[in-house]
Amino acid sequence: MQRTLIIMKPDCVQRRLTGEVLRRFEAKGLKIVALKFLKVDRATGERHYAEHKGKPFFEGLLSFITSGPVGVGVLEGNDAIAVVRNMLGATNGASAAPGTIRGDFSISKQNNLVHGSDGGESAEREIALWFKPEELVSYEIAANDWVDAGV
Ligand code: IDP
Ligand code: MG
Repeated sequence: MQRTLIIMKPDCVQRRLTGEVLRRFEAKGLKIVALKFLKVDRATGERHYAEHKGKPFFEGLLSFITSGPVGVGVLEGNDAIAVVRNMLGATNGASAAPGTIRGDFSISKQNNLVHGSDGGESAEREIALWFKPEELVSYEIAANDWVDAGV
């Protein structure tokens, strides 16, 4: 089982797509293990997007991510990191494949609705940045074998 961090970005909240996004992840078979709703402060935004510091879009990205509330969560499931990335689609919504979240709802490079961790190390780092260990809830989904038997 893998865990991955998602952020439903300010455009996702403003466009009232958080329910649609969570619906897709849940329907896929991912389990929500943490979830919160907050306004991102600049320092946390900078730490989250540290790898992009110095890039031309960094300042715009920080203004965007701090511009309104976001939903932040941790999802768990078989191959969760790649599953979420595939469900998000390419970074640029204009070229993301139809059927993906970005492909279906975004036409922008920056305002692409949802963040998902891009690998094991970033997932670990990002989950620790956004959540205290005790905020990750341990529980079983009843009859989960119907979802992920034989993985
Ligand atoms: P990812 O979210 O698909 O992993 P990254 O390259 O890690 O994409 O970029 C992080 C975020 O920065 C993107 O999701 C998007 O919001 C924004 N971004 C990336 N490239 C550009 C760009 O060229 N212009 C404006 N914003 C960008
Ligand atoms: Mg990335």
